[in-house]
Amino acid sequence: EFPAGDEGYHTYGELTEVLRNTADEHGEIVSLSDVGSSYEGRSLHLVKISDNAGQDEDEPEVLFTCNQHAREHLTTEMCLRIVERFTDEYGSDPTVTELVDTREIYVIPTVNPDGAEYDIENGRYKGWRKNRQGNGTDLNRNWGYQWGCCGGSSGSPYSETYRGPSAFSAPETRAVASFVESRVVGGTQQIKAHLDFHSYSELVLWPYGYTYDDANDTMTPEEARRFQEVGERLAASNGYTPQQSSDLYITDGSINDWMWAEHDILSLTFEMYPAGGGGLDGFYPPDERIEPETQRNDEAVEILVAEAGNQV
Ligand code: 0X9
Ligand code: CA
Ligand code: CA
Ligand code: CA
Ligand code: ZN
Repeated sequence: EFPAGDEGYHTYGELTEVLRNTADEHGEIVSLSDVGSSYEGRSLHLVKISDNAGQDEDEPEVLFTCNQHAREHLTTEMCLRIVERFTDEYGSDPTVTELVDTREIYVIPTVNPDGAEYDIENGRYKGWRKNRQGNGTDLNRNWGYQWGCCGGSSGSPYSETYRGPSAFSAPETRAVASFVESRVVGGTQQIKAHLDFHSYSELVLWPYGYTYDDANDTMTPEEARRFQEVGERLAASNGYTPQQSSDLYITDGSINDWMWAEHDILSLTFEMYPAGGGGLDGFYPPDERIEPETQRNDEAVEILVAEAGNQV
């Protein structure tokens, strides 16, 4: 469980219950399933929010993923807020209503439930980042595009950025990737935009992470400009700092690079509160910060959901 005073965060069990209740209360616009299971067998919950959620309609699809990194618990609360907001405000908030009616919104609130539960075992934070397979794989180094290419991950199982023995060796990344692959319908990827939440540093990051180049054979200068334009628009809404991912540091095998290179999905990362300075403590803001720091991204989430419908 979470340490005393931080009960505002949701354990995996509490998260599961909230999602089930939300699906029960909003059956017309919510469909709850999973993309598969974690290494230890926990369901990787998938929430779909749209009018006629039970049907695959011809609407632009958008994906939110949270908690690839175990200790980044604030991100799970972010995905939960997206679910609650797009359901509770449906029919009253005009923007939410319009977006739910014209998009298919997918949310995976925790990609790494095993790691997250391990991180709070016995009511003490452990600073755990990876999944729970062996000594742990860094899920955001395990994606299958330019996996292990460029010094942006480690081949040592004890490293915090261990990439795993092969691309998609982690059941969690394999499951999310298979879901994304399943959204290719009639040869067209239905998911048009994706946001992966991390903490911390208050950044908006776009691909590529594996190279310092802005554009190359898999990203035209126009496409690179679109990433920057959208990234800057998102950052203007929440006060984060926008930059290309590799300007932070080189990562290989990250989720954004795969989403763009393999599926042409406009895929970005947010690094949430705090801005810096906290060391390990930065991963554990008091639960009083959940409300303001997730609300801070409401407009950015709307911008991205809307952007999924912009033909390019
Ligand atoms: O290193 C990471 O995986 C992310 N930072 S964190 O402190 N949350 O671990 C940044 C990933 C950004 N890289 C790409 N988007 N390619
Ligand atoms: Ca508290
Ligand atoms: Ca619909
Ligand atoms: Ca569809
Ligand atoms: Zn992270």
